[in-house]
Amino acid sequence: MNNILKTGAFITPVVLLSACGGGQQKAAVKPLNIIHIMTDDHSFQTISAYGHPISRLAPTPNIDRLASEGVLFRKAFVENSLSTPSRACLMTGLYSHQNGQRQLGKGIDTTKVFFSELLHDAGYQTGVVGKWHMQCEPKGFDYYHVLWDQGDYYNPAFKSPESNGKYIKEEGYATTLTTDHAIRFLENREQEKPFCLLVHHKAPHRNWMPEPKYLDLYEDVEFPFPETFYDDYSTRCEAAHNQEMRIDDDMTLIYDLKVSELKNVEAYKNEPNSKGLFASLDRMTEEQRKAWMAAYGPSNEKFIKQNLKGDDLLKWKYQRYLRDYLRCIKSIDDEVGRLIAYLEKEGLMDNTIIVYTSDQGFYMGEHGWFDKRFMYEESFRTPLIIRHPNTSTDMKGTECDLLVQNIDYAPTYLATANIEAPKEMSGASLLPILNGNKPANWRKYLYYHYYDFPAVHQVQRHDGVRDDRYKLIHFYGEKGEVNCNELYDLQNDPNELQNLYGNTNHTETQNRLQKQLDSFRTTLKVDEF
Ligand code: SGN
Ligand code: CA
Repeated sequence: MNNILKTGAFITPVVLLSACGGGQQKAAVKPLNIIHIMTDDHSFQTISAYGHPISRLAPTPNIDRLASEGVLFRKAFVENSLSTPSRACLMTGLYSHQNGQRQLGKGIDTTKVFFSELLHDAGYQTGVVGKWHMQCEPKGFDYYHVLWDQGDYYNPAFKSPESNGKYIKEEGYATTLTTDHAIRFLENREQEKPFCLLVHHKAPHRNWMPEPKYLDLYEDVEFPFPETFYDDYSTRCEAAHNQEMRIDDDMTLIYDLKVSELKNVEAYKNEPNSKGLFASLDRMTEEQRKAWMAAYGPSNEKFIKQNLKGDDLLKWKYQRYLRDYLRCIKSIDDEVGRLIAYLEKEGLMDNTIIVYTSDQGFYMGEHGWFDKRFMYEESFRTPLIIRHPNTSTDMKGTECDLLVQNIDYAPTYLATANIEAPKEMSGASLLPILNGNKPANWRKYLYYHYYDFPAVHQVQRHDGVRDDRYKLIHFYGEKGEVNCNELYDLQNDPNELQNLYGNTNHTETQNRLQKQLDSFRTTLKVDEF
């Protein structure tokens, strides 16, 4: 930050002292650069800065470094726990029903303003690399180098302005290639302009395929089982009983857990998605495939011989799931480190905001699940760490407990560029919080709404509100046929096992949250619930 005077305030455009002429003179100073790193399905449970027991066995030193030099948000949430809705929310600062992207496969309203367009118009150089995923072209970007749809882990195909709309296969691993393209954007940028770069990784999305160098990592580590691993959903609505995201019933041995040797075994011939694994293996180079088979072959053979059943099989599935997922995280953490090293080498750490987040949280076996979608904490919450160069020394390495949500990114980035956020944006800038100032009227409630039903994993539609302590969830069906509510006291029941809805000891809380939910529905003009 050589030529920028710290003003004390958290606004970037500042006054420069003129070197000659003796007086003070206003000069345009470059606003801060922005790097938004967003992984896909990264649980806060697997970032060691969050302190969860799983992450202690598989630390993430580079992501942790961002936390130790910045602010870690303990109560960061999404508004619809699914990829494309979350991405649409990032770009527009709007809830799903406002930006149109309610479901995974359709909806984005391209007439809505993306924050990238406003930054671009204000002179920022804008780029997005990695997963884009929405059913529209990247809007407001000088440069994009984006994966096809969900993207592949091995030798994925990317599209860029130079490829004339075609996806072109590149040799390598998705996480590394995405970082390569991020660094390429930075190398080729116009130095005099500020930049905003979105680095959107495919990992650790299903089916958790590790990088060749980490295929053996954690093989001897036994990960702890979550307290709710055997949740029987006894106090919950039908939705929790009817989902299809259980490790025991829905996680498959071939596609998810890579036991490719079962291909010709009668019982597994029709496993859903098994073709997906073989298509991924077919994409590999000979060398990649050799490394893959050398790592999985012997342990698969041992597993098949053991002929595990019931709880032993379930436990084996969980361990393989966690090992593969955490191997993918290891590559992410390395690549975050590589990007930071580049920024350091280029002297960019002092004028760049670095944000690390995920498109939503993920179940690491809690309630017996993988995947996301529900308004329960593991998938409603998302990791969020912000390293802002102007964060004061006493704020570095601190945690923030305010309720923040992914509708806040767009206003934060616009505020960074000193651009007024469009009135229709629902979120608020997080910049004041990064210097320890709690804005006077900070939100006390969050609104959540999940729409994608019927769909893979069969999670019922629901909306709800959460305050600092309580959560009210309303599940509904297409024609209102499912109408069931849940109320949780997160302070006394952090695992959300005791549904208190209808419990007369909690009538006041229930009514207060219901009133707030009604108010969100009215003011935000929600059209189904
Ligand atoms: C795919 C996955 C699902 C996952 C969705 C949404 N199945 O359909 O398990 O829930 O993506 O994920 S797979 O067989 O293709 O792996 S999201 O992160 O994009 O929202
Ligand atoms: Ca996701």
